[in-house]
Amino acid sequence: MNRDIILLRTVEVAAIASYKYIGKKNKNLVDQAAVEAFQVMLKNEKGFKLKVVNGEGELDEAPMLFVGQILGDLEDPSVLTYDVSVDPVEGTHPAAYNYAGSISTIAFSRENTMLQLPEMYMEKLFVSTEFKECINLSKGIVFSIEAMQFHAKRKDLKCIILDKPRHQEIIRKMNDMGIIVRLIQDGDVLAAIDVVNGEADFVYGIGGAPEGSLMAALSISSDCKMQSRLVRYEEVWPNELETIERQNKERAWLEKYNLDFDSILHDLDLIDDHKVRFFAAGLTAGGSLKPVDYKNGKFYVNAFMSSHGIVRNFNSVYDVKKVNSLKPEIKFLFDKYKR
Ligand code: VTB
Repeated sequence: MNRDIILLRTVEVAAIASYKYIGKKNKNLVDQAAVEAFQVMLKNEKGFKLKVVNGEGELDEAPMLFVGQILGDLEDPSVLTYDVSVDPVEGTHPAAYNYAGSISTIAFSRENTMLQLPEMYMEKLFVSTEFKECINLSKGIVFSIEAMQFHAKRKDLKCIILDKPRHQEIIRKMNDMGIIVRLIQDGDVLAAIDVVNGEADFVYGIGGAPEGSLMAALSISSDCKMQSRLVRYEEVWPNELETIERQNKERAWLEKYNLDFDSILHDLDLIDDHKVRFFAAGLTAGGSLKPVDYKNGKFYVNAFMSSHGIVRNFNSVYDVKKVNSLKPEIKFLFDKYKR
């Protein structure tokens, strides 16, 4: 079967499995359901292998979807292996408390093209196709916004940003600059999907680095642009007890991954493949994706895919009875994660 359909179905079924735990106030259960769905849906697929580059953590932290794990056709040595960045639930908190912001997502590219990113913070600027040539994060966010405004010949561009204490100053500044700011609690990958779907002009802010790989995949495959930079933990949490400990860890990580805090990382630095493919399905979703829903024996899932500058939004309906008789993997998951 076609790889794209397999991965699309995987994110959809992961969203359906996690649906059991939406609003149940337990982030781990939400995550475990989606992780198991990925594992089950991908383990027996033939014709390709997937190597996790950015996943649930190192082997000692994660039993499934750990960095280095290979999924798919393990028996046939002749099949191609692809690099994968995966986040079974991006936004476990909004999913556990049932507010907007969570999706299930994966991206794959040619083998050895994805950069492995540590569990650090990252400053990210993701802009729509129109502003591809305008931004330059090395000159700062204000410079980049002014360049976009100059290019568009108007000030009222739309930005999506996480409503976190670390962003309050830039939010004030953007308001002063005439930017229309949409605040979100969580989920900057979903916010980037909203940019691709035309709901905003750019996403800016400090979020997770591994999720930056997924945003880079989205950017390259939908002909947008993303620039990023790793950020010190102390810049986000200057007064935490954990900060000193984190400084040491970060130093070790940067050495191990051969990264630094100064370099501007472009989307193609994170994934060196123009043919990377990106997939997502809405969990609690929000913005341009609808949340997963169940009514009268059917699951309704809103999914998204981008590759080669082609952007697709899907309304998928799973008739539980029929699908159950089609694929044993899906039946297993639907039975186990029945709400
Ligand atoms: C969250 C989350 C984002 O980064 O903000 C997280 O909503 C890191 O920020 O979608 P906090 O440590 O302040 O929660 C993301 O997961 C991904 O970039």
